Amino acid sequence: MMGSMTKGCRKLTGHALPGLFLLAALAGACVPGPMQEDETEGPADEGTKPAAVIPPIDASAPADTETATFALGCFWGPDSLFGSLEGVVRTRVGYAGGTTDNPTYHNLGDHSETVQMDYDLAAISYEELVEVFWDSHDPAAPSWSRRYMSLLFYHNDEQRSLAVASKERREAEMERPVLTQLVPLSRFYLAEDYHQKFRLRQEEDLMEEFNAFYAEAQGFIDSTAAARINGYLAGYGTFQTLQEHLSSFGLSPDGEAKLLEVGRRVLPG
Ligand code: MHO
Repeated sequence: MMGSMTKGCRKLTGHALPGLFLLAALAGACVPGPMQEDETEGPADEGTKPAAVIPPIDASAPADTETATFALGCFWGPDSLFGSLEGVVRTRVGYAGGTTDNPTYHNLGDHSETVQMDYDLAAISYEELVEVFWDSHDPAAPSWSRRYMSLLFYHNDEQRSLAVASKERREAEMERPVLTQLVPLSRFYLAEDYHQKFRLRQEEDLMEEFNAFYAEAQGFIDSTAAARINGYLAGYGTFQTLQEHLSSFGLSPDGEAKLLEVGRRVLPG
């Protein structure tokens, strides 16, 4: 699934003036244009950058979200999988479940690779997320290692009881015991930037566009558009939903074409 990490073919057009292309992509939604404002407000301040344009889906992210946290092996794939789900607003990968301080990728201590997400309860339930968690690995198989353990970290009593009930249903269905440990989340350590939205990071052209949206790493990590694109590139979702949601990602025409080109190859209809 994450097998082909090839770099996207380089496109040389458009990148000299990414801001203009972003404005062009959003032209339908942005009337009147900036020229008119400049005329009425006197001379432009030469040193001031235009207000940052961010993807429409990020600009309309819901204010109220809940958080869910799971460990199920190498966190790159789950970052893509959960990020592709409607109702998941933000994803981040990190380390949790252990006792050692300040784990890093190369000094993980007794922690496990973990994905965390903020989700909109109006659009997706905790139970649905837990179903996706069970479905996307084998919770009845012994974990490979502490790094790649299967862990469900609940954030509160409600999540705990939903998770326990879901685990019991799953065991009855599978007729095998679930070996996943259900534990309270004590601390989640954010992983290094280069692990966040790992699949999307392989696409230089798309990353240039995100670097223009977000000057700070945290803005990229928290971007719903980045989470969705990171999912589509890894083969999650369908080509039809990609087409439906494409304009909400705020990409340039070149960026949209790139995403459609990969989507056509890796996504089911
Ligand atoms: N086999 C993968 C695992 C990465 S995952 C973030 C690699 O080392 O390339 O653990």
